[in-house]
Amino acid sequence: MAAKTTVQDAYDQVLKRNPGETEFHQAVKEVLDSLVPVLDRHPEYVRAGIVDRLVEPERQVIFRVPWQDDKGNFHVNRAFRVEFNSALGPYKGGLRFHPTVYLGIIKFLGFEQILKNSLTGLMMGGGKGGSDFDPKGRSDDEVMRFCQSLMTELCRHIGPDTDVPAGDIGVGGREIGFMFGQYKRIRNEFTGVLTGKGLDWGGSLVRTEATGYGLVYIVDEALKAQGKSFDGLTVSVSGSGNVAIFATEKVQELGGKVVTLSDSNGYVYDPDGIDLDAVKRIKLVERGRIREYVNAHKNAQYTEGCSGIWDVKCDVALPCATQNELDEAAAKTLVTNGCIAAGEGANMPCTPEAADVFLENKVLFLPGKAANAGGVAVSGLEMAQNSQRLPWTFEKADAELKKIMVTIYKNTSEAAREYGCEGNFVAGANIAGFLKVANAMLAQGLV
Ligand code: NDP
Ligand code: 2IT
Repeated sequence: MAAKTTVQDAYDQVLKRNPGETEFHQAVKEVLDSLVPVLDRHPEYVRAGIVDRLVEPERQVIFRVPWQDDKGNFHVNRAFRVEFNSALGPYKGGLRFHPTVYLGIIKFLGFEQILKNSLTGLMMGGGKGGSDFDPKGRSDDEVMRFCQSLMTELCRHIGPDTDVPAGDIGVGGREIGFMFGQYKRIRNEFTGVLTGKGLDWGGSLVRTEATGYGLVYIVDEALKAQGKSFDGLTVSVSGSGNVAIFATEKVQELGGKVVTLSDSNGYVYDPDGIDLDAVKRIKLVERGRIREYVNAHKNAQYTEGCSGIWDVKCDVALPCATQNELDEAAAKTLVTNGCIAAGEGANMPCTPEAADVFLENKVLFLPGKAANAGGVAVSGLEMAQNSQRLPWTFEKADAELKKIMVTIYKNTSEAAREYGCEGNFVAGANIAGFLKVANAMLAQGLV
């Protein structure tokens, strides 16, 4: 069968089987479009139904999470774990707590995770989970009760050699701690069943920083290939969570000036460069809102609403908040303002139209699968340390992270060149990630 037909049939089937799951459709379409030349060259993948199997999760679990708030009121949330593909190792991927979470979001993230994890070169399959629980405004005790209730069910489905969740939006060190404690209590096992653990009880140094640092390492590598560097560049970052904060930290270390950060209410612009200590205090210690930043920074401005953030003139754009936050109009504005590079710290933050604008205008565009793989890569290193029962130093974990990001850049560029689309890192990442998974699936037979 011609590759184009295979891809079209697989996509039609995805639409039919997963109605209304628009983010999942979007993620699948982008990957399948990239795979046409690969399937042309590898009819054995077509014969073995690799693509049809890749787009259908191996297992999906949906469950009820009942919990009680501080006033004694009952609540019921819905939680998910989609175990997408285990060809390369135990399912691996984060848990997201956000009111917008539904099956289509978890599937898009789980699908992306298969290829992202493959790109890291570590032995990890792809999965994702989460809940429509909103941690905002909840006390620590309420978050603990929710996490314990969620883990009471989730613990049946995960394990250090089966499925290893971690954090994502709304899930950080606090939530991982509560979930780990409950898993340990029910299973009577102290194992590396979750990553992103506290440093005193099995966590890896650099995991907190890894996604943001990794993003900047790979963009830096791409800039270097063009004889450029972050030094002296103006950078717009969106979001003000884990990824945004540590991307900002690394850009500043490399001599760049970050002038924006945001949250779901609005964004700040500081022409003097973001004062990261103040942001860490507001966001990580006080769990406050980004608008509070302007109280103590007289030249900074706060704008309600997020979309205007990409109107700010910058050399490099690093969207680090959420999916589809940077659209075609924003990409055009960035291009007009002279932006030379965009790196996706978040998962799928650029719409397909925005990505096309970057590609057409020769803006260096590094897609999330490659650019934010540093987080899960250090999760993989955390699993290795847990198995060894030996913690690594910061320097060792950071050096490994950097090496992995440089290798992802190299493999992604080479795959793009090899398949006739040099400079297209979207296609390169999809192809390089896919080849390893496809070969493993082929070798493991029809499962
Ligand atoms: P956090 O919860 O730490 O921070 C998320 C940030 O994004 C917050 O500033 C939040 O604002 C903002 N945000 C979330 N949802 C929306 C929305 N619908 N509209 C506008 N802003 C929003 O999450 P992370 O920093 O961990 O994750 C950010 C992105 O990076 C996500 O796409 C995630 O999937 C991706 N990622 C994370 C990795 C990790 O290791 N943590 C690894 C790889 C990718 P507010 O406080 O108002 O909600
Ligand atoms: O999207 C992602 O790669 C993550 N949220 C991190 C997953 C992980 O297992 O560390």
